[in-house]
Amino acid sequence: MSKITSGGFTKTDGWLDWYDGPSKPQFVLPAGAIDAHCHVFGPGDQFPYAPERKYTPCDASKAELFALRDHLGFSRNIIVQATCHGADNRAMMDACLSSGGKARGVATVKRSVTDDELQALHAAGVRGVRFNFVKRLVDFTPKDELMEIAARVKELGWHIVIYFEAVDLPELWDFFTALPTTVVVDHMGRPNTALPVDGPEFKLFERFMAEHDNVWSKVTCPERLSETGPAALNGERNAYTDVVPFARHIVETFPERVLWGTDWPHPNLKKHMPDDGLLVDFIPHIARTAELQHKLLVTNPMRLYWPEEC
Ligand code: 0GY
Repeated sequence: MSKITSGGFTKTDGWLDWYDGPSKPQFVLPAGAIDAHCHVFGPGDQFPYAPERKYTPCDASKAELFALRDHLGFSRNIIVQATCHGADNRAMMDACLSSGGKARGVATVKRSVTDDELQALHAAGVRGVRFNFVKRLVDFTPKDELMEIAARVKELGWHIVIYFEAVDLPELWDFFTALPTTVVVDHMGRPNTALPVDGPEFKLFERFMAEHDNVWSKVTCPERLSETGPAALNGERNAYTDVVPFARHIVETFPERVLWGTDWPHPNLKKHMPDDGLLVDFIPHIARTAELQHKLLVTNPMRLYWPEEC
């Protein structure tokens, strides 16, 4: 069922609204924990969605994001530019600027971005750009354009976030390994979790991280990667159990180079919308010690996004 969202935009058919009654997690986040992957959408009447977008979301405002942050027990957010806003970063920048220093951002820019615009993004709190290779989300951007952007953002001390599907890693390997900055992979490179964790597909991702110490990974989005879904076992809050071995392996192998985030408001989900409280309770299953949890949620994102405080 389509629904009109603000600004007169019609939400994409079948798109689920984010869940506005999240439970309180049982896992108590460490002080200073950072939700390192989340988005804001519009509101469309204030920040219109991009003409080139592949989906139209329901609005998800900065006020709602900050309320979720406080409810779950996070201290700060990293707001990642979503494809429905294209390279118009105003909604993300506005959220960062309104956060009282509690949010920083990752932008999307085109080759035409000026130095002044990059400086304005930096002043708003942006510390990275996102290169998206997921074909259902974006049109193709030539690699030479991305490499030119990479060289410019390196000068600002920013990193590059890459989003791709696991099957595309072999083809993208040479480009990714030539990037001159820290490189952060979204959602562990979207492995097929029906395949074995020690099978060739995920081994290639592990090798990508092992051979390149500038590569980090977000161990995020079990709700996107799971085949078994949110079903809790024996009434316990251990959902998405099939994703645990993948995320745990990356956390334990590369503890200094992992990040975690909710992915609120969970774009493009059509079957199941997660309870963000349950997502937080996924964390102790993948980071099993207080030390690993502190690195994942505090030390690592602080090093990347607030290095001046480290
Ligand atoms: C995510 C995942 C998705 C979408 C986007 O920017 C976006 O539109 O990131 C997706 O559809 O898999 O990380 O939010």
